[in-house]
Amino acid sequence: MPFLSHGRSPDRPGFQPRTARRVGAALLLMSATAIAGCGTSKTPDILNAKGPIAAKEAWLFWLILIIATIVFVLVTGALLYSIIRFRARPDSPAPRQLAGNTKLEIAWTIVPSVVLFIVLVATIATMLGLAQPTNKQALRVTAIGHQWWWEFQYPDLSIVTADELHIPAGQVVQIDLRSDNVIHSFWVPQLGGKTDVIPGHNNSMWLQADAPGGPYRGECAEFCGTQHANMDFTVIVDSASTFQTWVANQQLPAAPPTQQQLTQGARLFAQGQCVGCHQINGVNKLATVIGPNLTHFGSRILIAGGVLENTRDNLRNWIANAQTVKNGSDMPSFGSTYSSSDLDALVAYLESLK
Ligand code: HEC
Ligand SMILES: [Cu+2]
Repeated sequence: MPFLSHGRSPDRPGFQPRTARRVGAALLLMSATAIAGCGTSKTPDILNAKGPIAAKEAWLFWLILIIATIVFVLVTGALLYSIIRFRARPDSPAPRQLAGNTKLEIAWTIVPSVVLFIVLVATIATMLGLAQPTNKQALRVTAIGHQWWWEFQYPDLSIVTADELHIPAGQVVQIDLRSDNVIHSFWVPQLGGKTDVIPGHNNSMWLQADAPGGPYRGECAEFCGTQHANMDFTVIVDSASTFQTWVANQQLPAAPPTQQQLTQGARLFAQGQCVGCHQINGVNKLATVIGPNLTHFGSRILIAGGVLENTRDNLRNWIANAQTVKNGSDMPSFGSTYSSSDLDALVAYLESLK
């Protein structure tokens, strides 16, 4: 039934209560869906800022949202008022003809200019506030976007890790962004805005977290291939002393195997293809990075670009079926290479690397 032509009453042309009710119901449903989408725990919330950069950005968002809401209410209100108040009625005379109104025209030129100028000033002030601080105390991290996982190097601390970025609370962290493949984008919504990671172009950005906390989700925010959506990472904000403990542990070479199954796993790792792509400090050394450094693999929460929780079952599934879990990844599936007990040994060994 074409409801636009339905139920038009002769003395109220253009007014269809049923249409209005349907539009109202649709709007309610849409806003309810939009609100229900917020606040799920895995979703990083840019408005739930955990550091000064994200807080400034959230402030700008609210300011512009409030200005835009006021403009929307005023303009839509005037529009609706005019539509209803001055609608055509039967026998209504022809409206008064106007050929312009100088005062009105000046007003609706100046008012939007002033509003946009306020937005411009607030935006520029925020951008200047986000400029990288020259801070000699900054912790330096190099984040390298691979397809499809993140490598984190701490050049001053001789640490190389993957998937999980540890930073100390309250300290400026300067992040140098590198890629040797395609363009990625580095984004930790609760700590700061996104910055592109471009091959051959050395971008950098900075982060700072107010207090120990996390894990905060980070993600690649630029389409970079089939598994782009599975290129997440985790940021953990430590207290100064916890961070020192983490650093000291990460600087150690891998823990040597202490019992038979672990020895078996270490042997399989060293004799198989794994050493061709993965480095374990104290076991092998690679000239070019292909896969994540696994020296302290057991200490990570999430693995394989944040796709899986680091549990024994997930790790076993990953080694056996990497191509099913993350199709197109550089890591082959080893399900038919190893026996079940060999897989168990590899898993036990990697999980022992705390
Ligand atoms: C041809 C290169 C290659 C080989 C061989 C290889 N891997 Fe991988 N591996 C990768 C890549 C690349 C990744 C990252 C995949 C991703 O997250 O997109 C990875 C990820 C992993 C991870 C997850 C690491 C993390 O922190 O997220 C583990 C564990 C792992 N591989 C174990 C192994 C084991 C055990 C072997 C040997 C049986 C092996 N790999 C052989 C390339 C390889
Ligand atoms: Cu990416």
